[in-house]
Amino acid sequence: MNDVVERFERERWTAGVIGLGYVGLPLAVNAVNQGLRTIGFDVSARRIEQLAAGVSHVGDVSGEALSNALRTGLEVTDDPARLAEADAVFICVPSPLGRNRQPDMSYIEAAAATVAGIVRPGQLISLESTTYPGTTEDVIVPAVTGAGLTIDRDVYVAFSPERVSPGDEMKTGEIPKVVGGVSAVSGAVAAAAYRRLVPSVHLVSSAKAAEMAKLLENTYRAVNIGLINEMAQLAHELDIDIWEVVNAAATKPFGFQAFYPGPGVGGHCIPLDPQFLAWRAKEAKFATRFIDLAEQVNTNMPNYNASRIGELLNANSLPVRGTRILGIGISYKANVADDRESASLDVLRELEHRGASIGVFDPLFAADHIEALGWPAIKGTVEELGRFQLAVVLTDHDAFDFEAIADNVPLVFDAKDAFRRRRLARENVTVL
Ligand code: SAJ
Repeated sequence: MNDVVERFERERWTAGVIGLGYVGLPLAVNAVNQGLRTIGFDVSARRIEQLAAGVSHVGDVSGEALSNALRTGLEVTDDPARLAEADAVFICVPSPLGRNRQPDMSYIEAAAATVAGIVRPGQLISLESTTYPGTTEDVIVPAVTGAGLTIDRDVYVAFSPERVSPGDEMKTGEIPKVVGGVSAVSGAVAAAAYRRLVPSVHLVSSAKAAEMAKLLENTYRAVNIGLINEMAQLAHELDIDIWEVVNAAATKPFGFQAFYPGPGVGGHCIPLDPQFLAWRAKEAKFATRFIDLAEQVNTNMPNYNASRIGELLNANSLPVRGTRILGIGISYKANVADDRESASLDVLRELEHRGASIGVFDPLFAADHIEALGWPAIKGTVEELGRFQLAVVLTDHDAFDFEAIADNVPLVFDAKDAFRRRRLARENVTVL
C-alpha cells in the first residue's frame, strides 16, 4: 500500500473527472494547475464542444483559466473510454431530489456504470457528489467489484464532499477537503491523492463519515437559516428590527454565527442536502425533527414575504391586485447568475397569484431568460423604474444602483436589508 500512497503523493499521475459542472470543472482546472494531466469527461457533447473552445459555463472558472488549463494539461472529452487513462477518477455529477423529495440517484448510478466500464488496477475512484451516508459502499463499490476487481488489492474507493460556494472568492484549490475511504487503505490512498489538490486534507475513518460530514455542514446552515427566519417573524410581531438584533448578537466574538432572514432558501445545496439525511433517517426509522421543521419554516418564507409585502401595500392604501411590482434580483443568492430553486421566484409567483402585475430587473440574466419565466425584463432605466409602484429587493447583487431604485419607485420592500448594509437610509424603504 505504501508504494501506492507514494505514487499519488509524489509522481505526476493523471486525474479523471466525471461531470464538468460547477464542481467538476473547477476541480479539473485546479488539478491541472497542480501539475496533473487531467481528462475531463462529460456526457454532454455540446458542453464538451463549448469547453474545448475555451467557453466556460461555470461562473467560478473564467474563459482565460479554462483556456490556460487546456493548454497545460486538460483534455475534455465525451468518450468515457478515455477515463481508463486516469489514475484517479473523481465523480462530480448532480445528485438532485426526485419526485416527493426522494434522492434521485440516477446520475451517480450512471457514473458508476461508466466507472464499471473503465476501471482498472491501480485506480482510485472518489465520489464527490453530495449524497446519503452509505452511497459509496452501496453504489460505487459494486461497480468496481462487479468488474472483477478487488478493493484495496486492485482499486481504492473513497468519498470526498465538494465544498464549492459559488460566487465566493475562495477557490477549489484553497478549501480543505474531508476524505473517507471504504477502508483504511482506500482512505490513505485517497488522502494522498487529495493532498496534491488542496492544502489541507482531513481524513475520517469511513466513506459514510465523510458523506455525513457534508450533510451536517449544509443541514447546519438550513436549520440556522430556518431559526433566523422564524426569529424574523417573531421580531416583526414584537415590532423589533431583526436585522439590528442579528448585528448586535454578531458582536459576540464567540459562540454565535450570524445568519440572516430573507425571501427563503435557494440553490442546489441547502434546500436539498438535508433531505438526503432525512430520507436515510426515515429508512432507519429515525425522525429528523430539526430538518423537517427548518424545511417547513424555510419553504414558507416566500409566502411570508408576500404577506409582508401585502401589509406594506395595505398601509399605503394599495391592493396587491393590479399593483405594478418590480422584482429586484431573481438569483438564489447575490452576485451569482443562477435561479435554480430560487426563493425570489417563489415570492414573485405568490405576488402574481395574489393579483399583482410583475416585472423583473436582474442584470445577471438575459432578457429572454426572464421573459421565459413569464415576466417582462426591465433594464433599470429611470423611465422603466417609474412605471412601478413597489420594488421588492429579493437578491442584492452588487450591480444594482439601489439609490436609483429608491429615487424612482415610490415604495421599496427590502428582504435583504440591502439599503442599510450599503449605508443608504431611505424613508420609502421597508425591511423584512
Ligand atoms: N441564506 C439565507 N440566510 C443566510 C444564508 C443563506 O437566507 O444567512 C440563503 C441564501 O440566500 C441562499 C441559500 O440560503 O438562497 C443558500 O445559501 P449559501 O450561502 O449556503 O449558498 P450556496 O448554496 O451557494 O453555497 C453553499 C455553501 N455556502 C457556504 O458555505 C457559505 C455551502 O453551504 C456548501 O459548501 C455549498 O453550498 C455546497 O455546494 O454544498
